[in-house]
Amino acid sequence: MSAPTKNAKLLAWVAEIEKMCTPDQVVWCNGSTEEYDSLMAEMVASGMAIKLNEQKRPNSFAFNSDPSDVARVENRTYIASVKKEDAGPTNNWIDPAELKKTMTELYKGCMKGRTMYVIPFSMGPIGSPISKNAIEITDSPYVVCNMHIMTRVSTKVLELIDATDEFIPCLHSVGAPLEPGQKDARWPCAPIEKKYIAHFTDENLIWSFGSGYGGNALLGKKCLALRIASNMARHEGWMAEHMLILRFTNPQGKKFHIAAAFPSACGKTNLAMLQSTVPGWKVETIGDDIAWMKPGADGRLYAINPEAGFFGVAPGTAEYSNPMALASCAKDTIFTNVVVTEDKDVWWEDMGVECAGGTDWKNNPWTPDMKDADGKKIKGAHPNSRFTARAANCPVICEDWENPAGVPIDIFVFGGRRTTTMPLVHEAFDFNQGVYMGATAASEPTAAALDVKQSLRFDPFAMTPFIGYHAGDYMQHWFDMGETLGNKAPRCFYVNWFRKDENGKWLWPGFGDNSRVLKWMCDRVEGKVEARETPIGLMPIDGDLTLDGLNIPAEDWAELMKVDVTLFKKTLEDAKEYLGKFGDKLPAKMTEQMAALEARLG
Ligand code: GTP
Ligand code: SPV
Ligand code: MN
Repeated sequence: MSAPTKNAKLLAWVAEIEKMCTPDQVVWCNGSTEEYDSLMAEMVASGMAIKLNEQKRPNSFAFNSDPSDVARVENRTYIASVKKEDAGPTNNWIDPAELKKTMTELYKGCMKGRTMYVIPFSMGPIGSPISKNAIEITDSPYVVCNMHIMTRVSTKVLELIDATDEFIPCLHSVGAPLEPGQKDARWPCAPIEKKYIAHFTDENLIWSFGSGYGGNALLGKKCLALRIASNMARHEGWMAEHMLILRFTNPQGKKFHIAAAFPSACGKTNLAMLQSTVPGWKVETIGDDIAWMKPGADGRLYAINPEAGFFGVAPGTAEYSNPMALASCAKDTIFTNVVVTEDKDVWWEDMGVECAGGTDWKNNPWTPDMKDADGKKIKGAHPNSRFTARAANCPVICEDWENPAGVPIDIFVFGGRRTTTMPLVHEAFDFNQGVYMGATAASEPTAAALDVKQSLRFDPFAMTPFIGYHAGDYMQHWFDMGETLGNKAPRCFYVNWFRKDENGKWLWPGFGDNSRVLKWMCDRVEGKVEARETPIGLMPIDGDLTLDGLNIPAEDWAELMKVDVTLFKKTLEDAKEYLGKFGDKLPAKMTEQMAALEARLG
């Protein structure tokens, strides 16, 4: 196949990779429907993909991964900056020259027996000044199809690359060469000790080897749009954040734009598509995972969603919890590691419907009553099973979701999964305290990363696994952005939907009812309600956060609103210890915030 570009830099890079990886053939992708359909047809024929019931789930497919390859692997993810101090204490660092040597050995001949696909894609609307043009080279047709949904794949990107002579190179291989006649695995990948997700941050280069799953393999997402982009953003004066973006419109038609950072599997997709239970208020989705934000000509902060689809957590997605996510994956969707039912539809735990049985994520026959040797229910879907759905198929997608100018952000929300300590909502006294709140956000682990097992981890701005440089410099960048934005900076809030009582019952209904909390935030921004001062920040005066129609016992509400000074003192001590690792890169403003909090806690 002749290359659809004459750009010398791009051709040289592709030739170099071809020489190293020795695929059987090279295919340049164009993002067309025909390309998607023919790759899917090939994967169905080879047994890698299952075509779902066309009546129930049109144009949709299911995949099962290898049981070892089900999520991001943070201890195989590297920031290979030239200077070690640029990676900082939250990243794994390897010397770039050494890592290139190791990985080159692995890449040598790794695409034997396979096709090498060259995918031109844009993060952000094609041609927008905030967008980035990139090329992913991969030997996985599954990755190509997912990239079709998650990014803008188009030959127009090649024209832009030719015009600017600039692109971000992303190399991916599943790391499983095929000998002549060797039968391929259903889900080829390499063993854990050969997996590398590498970022050469001084040259904006991504090399990924050995995994075919999610953020390890769809390199536009966490690798480019967060780790590489956060680095670029720092130098260029903008922000790349692990945030959903939504528009919340009040009954008078006034629009508020909210960007919220929660760690993986802590509720971004759910909040982004929330069905408001506050009469007259409505949510529209702009993005569900990543926000790129730049100050605009009017001095406000404008956000775009660089992605084109949702790579959403399947379990828990139900009509009662997230009907708009369910509707988004009614058609044109790729499902990974869910149950395929007997009538070739999909199912997962907490989908809100019964399932008679089918094939589980490990590709074994499965019924919902199956138990393991310890008598525990065998899950049909993996806890980190995902749907890849087009944003355009979301019924509440905002008309401005592809507006290259972005939307002006009024409110930042930080949070995490905390069964104790953190109240439902509190507001920062000012932007700098907001930065402190975001920087000391903590969460209990989820299934979105394979190897994160400690009971509580600090996860600044939900970015711990995604900051492409020193986390202390990253916190300073937040303070600097606050200074640039001045009184136009978004107002900052902290939420926790995940409080439980001593019997393990949720104290807050969550999901659609989170709109009640968002409305209180908007009322605060508009100056419609006062707030009461507590040592940790500003909190709702009883009655201002509407609980109409909810049956929350008074003692549960008191618990949700409680500021336990003893617990917060403990959290502050933990934060001090955590931030101690940042050494002299810890911004002075963080130290000031800690001292001020300590004084307020008494
Ligand atoms: P990533 O895609 O990994 O970045 O995750 P995410 O932040 O988009 O999380 P998502 O919205 O997919 O939610 C993850 C899990 O949290 C699902 O099982 C949800 O059902 C659950 N969840 C989301 N919002 C709420 C809530 O308000 N209350 C409760 N109890 N659970 C929630
Ligand atoms: C996350 O883990 O935050 C995700 C899924 O959004 S992945 O694309 O695998 O990073
Ligand atoms: Mn995410």
